Amino acid sequence: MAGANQHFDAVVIGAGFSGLHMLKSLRDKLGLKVRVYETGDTVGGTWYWNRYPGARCDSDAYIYCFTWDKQLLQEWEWSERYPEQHEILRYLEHVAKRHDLKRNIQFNTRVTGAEFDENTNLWTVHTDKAEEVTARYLITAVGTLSDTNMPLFKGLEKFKGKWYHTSRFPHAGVDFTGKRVGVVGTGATAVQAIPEIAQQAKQLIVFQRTANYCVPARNGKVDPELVKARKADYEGIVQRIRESFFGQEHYFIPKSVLEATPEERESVFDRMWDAGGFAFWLANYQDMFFSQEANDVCADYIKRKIRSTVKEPRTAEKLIPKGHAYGTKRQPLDTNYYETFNRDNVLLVDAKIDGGIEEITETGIRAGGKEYPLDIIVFATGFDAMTGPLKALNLKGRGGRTLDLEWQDGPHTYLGVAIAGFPNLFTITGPQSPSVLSNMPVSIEQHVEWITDCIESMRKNGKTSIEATPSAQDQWVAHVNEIVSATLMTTANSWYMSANIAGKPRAFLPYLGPEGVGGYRKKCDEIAAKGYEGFELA
Ligand code: NA7
Repeated sequence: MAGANQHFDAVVIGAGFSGLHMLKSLRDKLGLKVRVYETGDTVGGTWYWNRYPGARCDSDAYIYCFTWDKQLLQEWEWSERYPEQHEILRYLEHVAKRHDLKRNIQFNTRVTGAEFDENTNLWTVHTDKAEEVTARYLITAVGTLSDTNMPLFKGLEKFKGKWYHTSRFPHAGVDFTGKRVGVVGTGATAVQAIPEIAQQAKQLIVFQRTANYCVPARNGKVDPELVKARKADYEGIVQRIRESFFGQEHYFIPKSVLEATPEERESVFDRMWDAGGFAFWLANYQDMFFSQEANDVCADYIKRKIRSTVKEPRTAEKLIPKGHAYGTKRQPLDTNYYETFNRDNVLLVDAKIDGGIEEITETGIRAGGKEYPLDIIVFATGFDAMTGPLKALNLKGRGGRTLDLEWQDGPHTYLGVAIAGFPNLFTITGPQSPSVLSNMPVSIEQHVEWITDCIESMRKNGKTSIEATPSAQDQWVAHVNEIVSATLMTTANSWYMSANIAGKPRAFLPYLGPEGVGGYRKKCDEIAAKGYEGFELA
């Protein structure tokens, strides 16, 4: 039994952006003995697993990276505005090598369970390699979108062709040349994959359950002068994104869209549309998220763009989002997505108009009573977001309590970083923290810094256990829900609302505001300054 009875100051689960930074911080800043467990055979997390065609980040790369390695910020050159998966993976490999991180990471190892011992204040961690180790601190760095959602489609086992989920794509890639391919799903992943697959496949059939509002990514090479200017201003950039709402250099227009004249708002919309990226979503008129009337004005602009891009009016109509407000589901960024539906080899099957998927047959998909023959099916059906990866760890807290039981009606956390009844457990970008509503590396760094400071303070003060109090947790949960209930976010059947998975209790998963990641950072720092208010230290 490798590593039996070993003891670590901290066990970190996951070696993506968060696990790598957490390891670096605890090991090199605090001098702790740390073990990282990672299921994959190398670092990368999200960027290790999501290898589907077209996979790339959709925050601008100059801020989709670590900011704690100042020299690397100057040295690293991204090839384009939103680099592809393999380039981000190469970046994370480079970070791991540069900081000699792999020596503390055990790859190809899944954590299968962990329980807290109330007598020793230690966690015992079990792995699928029959290992059992103890640690004072258990830190989850498992990502928010890492637990694959593969719906149980009737008949899938009968399918004679090949099928893949985008989040578990083969490392060797898939050759779609000359094949009849079906893509199920039209979320941010599918919106990246569809235009790429369409170029290779003989025929592509897209099975859509809900049409999304997509805005152009405008990917490409970044002007070298802009790259230079950004490198010269990194200190300012880092400060701005840390204090911003979304961890991005995007700011709402402090005005109602309804107060703007039609000419004024059209020119503002054009500017954001041309800029590409998240501007249209995150730098729009501020009432877009609060007022249906305001939202309709913004949504109407995108609907007009869809109708003017997609040539076949029936297909355009299927692609027009219905039944949810703009921005209440994750914004997909597109490169030739709508244009792809003008290709002769692409067909869109919409659940509401043509009929939903009834079953998978030996030779394809049956939807709306019609059989669509396929050689390959790509499921871009998303994730059991935020709570899924944590529940999968089989954690047992005080008195053997489990997250399955504690979270029956949705997540209950304190600040999204701690859970009452689970002492010495920290959840990086956990549910009810800004996480997925921000540029992830910014939120990851904030949590890593806060956790590091907390552990440092505990060690200085001779404390061996920290635990969120139930009342602080209840207040946080109420606060998270109160803030979001004033917005349109709760009206959509999004994965933010846990609504993408049948049977998942409806609850808003991240934390929205009121001042975004900047305000949340301030709040976390205040809590620390007050001696970790809302926590019990022993
Ligand atoms: P998403 O955004 O959850 O998209 C999943 C898509 O799959 C979406 O269109 C779903 O339709 C569809 N889906 C899910 N289950 C089914 C079933 N049972 N039948 C038919 N269609 C289904 O996941 P992505 O991977 O695209 O993106 C996840 C995040 O990764 C993204 O937001 C970025 O943050 C990165 P629905 O809309 O639920 O009706």
